[in-house]
Amino acid sequence: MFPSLLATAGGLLLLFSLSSAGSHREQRGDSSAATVCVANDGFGMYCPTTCGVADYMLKYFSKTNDDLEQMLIDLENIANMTQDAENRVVYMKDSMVAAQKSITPDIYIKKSSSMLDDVYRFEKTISVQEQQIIELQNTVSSNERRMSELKQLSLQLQQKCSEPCKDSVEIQPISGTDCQDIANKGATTSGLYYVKPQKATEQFLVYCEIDAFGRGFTVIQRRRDGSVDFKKDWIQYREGFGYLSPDDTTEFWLGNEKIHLLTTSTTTPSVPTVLRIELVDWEGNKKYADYNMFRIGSEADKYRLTYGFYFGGDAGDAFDGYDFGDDPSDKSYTSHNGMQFSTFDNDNDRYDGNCAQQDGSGWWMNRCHAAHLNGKYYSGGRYSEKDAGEFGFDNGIIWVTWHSRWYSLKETTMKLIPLSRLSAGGQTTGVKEFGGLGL
Ligand SMILES: [Ca+2]
Repeated sequence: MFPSLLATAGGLLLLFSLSSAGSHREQRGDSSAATVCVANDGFGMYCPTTCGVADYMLKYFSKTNDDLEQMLIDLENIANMTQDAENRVVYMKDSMVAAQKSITPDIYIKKSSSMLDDVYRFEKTISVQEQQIIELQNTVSSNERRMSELKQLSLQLQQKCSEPCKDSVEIQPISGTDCQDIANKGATTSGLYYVKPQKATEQFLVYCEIDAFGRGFTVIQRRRDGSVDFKKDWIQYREGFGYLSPDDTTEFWLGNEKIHLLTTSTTTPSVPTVLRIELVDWEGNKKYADYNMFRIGSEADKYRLTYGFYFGGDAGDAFDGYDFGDDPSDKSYTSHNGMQFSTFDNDNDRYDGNCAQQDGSGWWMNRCHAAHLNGKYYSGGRYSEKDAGEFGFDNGIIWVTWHSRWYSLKETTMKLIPLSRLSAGGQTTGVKEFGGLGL
C-alpha cells in the first residue's frame, strides 16, 4: 500500500508541477502572453476559464497532497510503533521460553505471569493500532479514489485547453472588416466575431455589440469589475490583454495594433470612425462621450491618438483637457488629442517624469491626463492620494468632466462605429437606449 500511495503522491506532484507552469504564466488570469490554452490570437474566454478551473483544482490537489503526506508520515509512525510492539512481544515470548527452560518453577511462574500481563497489554495496544491502521487505510483508499477522479477530470480539462479556443467558445460564423460590416451582413446578436480590417494581414477576434438598429460597435476596451490588472507594458498594450467573452462579462484591452488597424482605412477620403465612450459610476448613472474621426497611429508613431472633434455626449469632453486650477497650463497639460501612447516601459508623454509609471496604466499621456480609462480600479469609486500608492497621483479610472479626479468609475466601454451608422437608428434613439439619457 505504501508504494502505491507514494506513486500516487508522486504522480500528483508531477501533475501539479506540469500544470503550475501554465498557471503561473496565466497568473491573475490576465496575461496577454501566449499560454498553453490559447491556440491563436490570445483571446477567448473559455480556454483561460478552463485553466482557471484547473488552477482551482490544483490548489485543492496541493492541499490534498499535504494531507496525504501527513497521513503517510502518521501511518509510518504507527507502523513503526506496531513493529516495536510486535518485537517486544516476540522478545518476551522468547524470554518466557528461556525462563521456562532455565529457571526453577516458582520463579518461573511469578515471572511468567508478569510477562503474560505485559504480553496481553502489548497485544491490546497492537490491536488498537491495527484498528487505527485499518481506518487510515480506508481514508487513504477513499482519497486515492478521489484523487484518481480529479486526475481524470484534470486530464479532460488539459485536453480541452490544448484544443483551439474556437472549439470551446461560441464564435459567430459571420466575419467582416469590422462589427458594422458584420451587422450589415445580417448579424443581429452581440458576441464574438472575427474581423479582418483592410490593412490587417490576419483576422482577429473582437466583441461586437450589435443593437436593434443594426448598428455594429467594435468594442476596444472594457472595464467592469477590476478583475484584470491594466498595469501592463508596451508589448501587452500593443497585443492586447484580458479576456473577450461572448456575453460581454469580462475586461480587456483589445490591443493598440488592432485598434490602429480598425481605425485606418485604405480608402480616400477615409471613412470617419466614431469612438464612443460609455461610463458608469458607482451609483449606476451612465454617461457617454463621442469623438469623431477617431484614429490610432501606427507603432512607429507610438500609436498616437487623434480625433477630429468632440461629437457630443453627456459625460463632457475630458479628452480636451481640464482646468483643474492647479496650474495655468492645466488644460493644455491634460488634453489628449495628438498624444502618443505611453506605458511604464515606453515613456512618450510630455512630462519630465513618467506618467504611465506613476499612474500604473497605459494611455495617451500628456502631463498627464484628464481622462484615464485604463487606470487603477477602485471599488466604491472615491479614493485619495494616500490610496494612490507611492506616487500619490490621481491614478483611478477618471473622466474629470463628469466626476472629479479622485473618483474612479465603475465601468467603462470604448467602442468604434463608422460615423455613417452612428445615427442609423436615430442619434437620439440610440442615446436614449443607453441609459435613457437624451441629448
Ligand atoms: Ca516623460
